Amino acid sequence: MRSRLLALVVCVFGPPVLAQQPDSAPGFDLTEVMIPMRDGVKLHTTIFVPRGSGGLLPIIFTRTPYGIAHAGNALRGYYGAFASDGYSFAFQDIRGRYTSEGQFVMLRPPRPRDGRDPKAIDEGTDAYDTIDWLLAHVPNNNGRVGMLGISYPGWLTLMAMLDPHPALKAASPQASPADMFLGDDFHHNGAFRLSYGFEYAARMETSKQQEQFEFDRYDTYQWYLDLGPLANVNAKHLHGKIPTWNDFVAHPNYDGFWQRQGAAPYLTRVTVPTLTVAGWWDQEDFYGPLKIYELLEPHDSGHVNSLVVGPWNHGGWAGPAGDKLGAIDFGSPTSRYFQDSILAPWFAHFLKDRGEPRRPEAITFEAGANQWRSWDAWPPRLGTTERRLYFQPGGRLSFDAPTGANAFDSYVSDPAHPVPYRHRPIPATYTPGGSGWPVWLVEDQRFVDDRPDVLTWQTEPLTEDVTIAGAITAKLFVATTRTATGS
Ligand code: PG9
Repeated sequence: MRSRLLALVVCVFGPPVLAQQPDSAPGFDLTEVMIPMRDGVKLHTTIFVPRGSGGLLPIIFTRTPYGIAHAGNALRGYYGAFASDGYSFAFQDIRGRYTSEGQFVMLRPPRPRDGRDPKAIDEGTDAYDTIDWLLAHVPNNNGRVGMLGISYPGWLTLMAMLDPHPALKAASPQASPADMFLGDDFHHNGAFRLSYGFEYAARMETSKQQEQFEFDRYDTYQWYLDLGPLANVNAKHLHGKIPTWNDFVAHPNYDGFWQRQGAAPYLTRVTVPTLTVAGWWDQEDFYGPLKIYELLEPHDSGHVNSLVVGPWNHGGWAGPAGDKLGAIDFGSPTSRYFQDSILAPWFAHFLKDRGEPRRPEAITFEAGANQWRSWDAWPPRLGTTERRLYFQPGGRLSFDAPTGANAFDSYVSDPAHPVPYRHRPIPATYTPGGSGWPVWLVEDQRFVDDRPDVLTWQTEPLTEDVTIAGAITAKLFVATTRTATGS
C-alpha cells in the first residue's frame, strides 16, 4: 500500500517529503509534496485524491500554521460532508512552519501590491502559487478551487481572496481575525490580553512546531501576578527570542504596525463568493468575522458576500454536534446542521454548479429561542428597533434615560488584586486535556459580584422576551484619579 502511494507521489507530484507520516484517509490516495513558490521557497503540502472517481472534481484547499499531519482526520470529521461528495483536498504548512521552508511571520501583512517586485511574497501569493501548481498536477481536477479555514487558517483564506487566483471560486474565512488591536486575539479596544498573547506567541515562535510554555505552577493567575512588570517576560522567560512578544512590547498603541496588519485597508472589493462564519461565544476571534462581512458588504454588487453566526465558541462548528456549549443546551446539533445544510451546499453550488443553495444574506442562530433565522440584511433591517439601555442609580438598568444630572458610580481599582475573569485556579490556555479557556464566555461570572471593585447593574424582572440582534456597543464615560488604571 505504502509503496504504491510513493510510486504515485514520484510520478504525479515530483519528489516526496519523508518527514512526519501524515494520516491517510480511507478511499483517498495521499501524496506529500514540496510546492515551489515564486521566490523559490518550497511549501509542504499533502494532497488527497478520491480513488476511482469518474468525473472531474474541484479541490478544497486549506493552509495552516498548525501542522498538517492529521489532515486525514479532518476528512473523517469537519470535512466529512465534502469527502463523501467528491472533492480532492490539499492541506499546506505555511512558510516557516513545520516542514515548510522559509520564514514564519505572525499575520504577515500583505506585500506592497504595486507590482514593482515580481518576487514579493505574502500569504496571498503563496496561496496563488499553490493553486497554480495544484491545477497542473492534481489528477482530474475541474479547474475550480475552494478555500476554507478556521481562525489563523481563516485569515489565510482571507489573504488568498485579496488578489485571488482565477480558479479560486469560493472562499469561507471562518473565525478569521481582522484586527488584533481592536477586537481579536491579542487586544480588545487596545486592552492587551496578556495571558492569551503571551501563551500564543510563545507557543508559535519557540520553534517551527507548537510548543507549550512550561509554567511552574498550575494557577496562571498567580503566575502572572507574581511576574511583576511586563519587562520581566523578556528578562526572565522569553529573552527577546519571540518576535511577536517583542512586537507587543514595541507597539502598545494603535500605530502603523497594527494598522498594516489589520484587514480593513485591504477589504475594498468582493473578489470571490465569500461565506464568513462566526460563533456568538468565540473567545478569540468574534470581532474579525463580523468586521470582514461588514467591510465587504458595501462592495457586494453580485450578492455573493454572506454571513453565518451560530451558537459556538472558537471553531465550535467544526465539532460533530454543537448541541451544547458549557452548561447551555441549544436543543439541536447546530454544527451538524451547519456542515451538512449550509457549508457543503454553499461550496457545491460554486464549485460543482449544484442546485441553488440556500443563500440568504445572513443565517444566524437565535439562542434562547433556539432556532436558525435567515435575514436579507445584517444587522437585520426589518422588525427591529435601535434601543439604548441606561445605567440608573442603585445598580439599576433600564430603557429609560436617567433624569439626574452628573450621576456616577465609582470604585477603587487595586492592580495588586485584579478581578479574575474566570474561576481560579486558571490553568494555562493550552493545557492538554482542557483548560476551561474555550468556554469561559458562557461561564457564570457572578462569583465576582460581591467584590467592591466590580459594579453590577440589573433590570427589573423582564415581563416579556427581549431579543438582541446586531452590533452591541457599550459607551462608558470614565474618569480616573490616576494616570494608569485597570478597568
Ligand atoms: N485565535 C488563533 C489565532 C489566529 C490568528 C492569529 C493569532 C491567533 C487561532 O486559533 O488560530
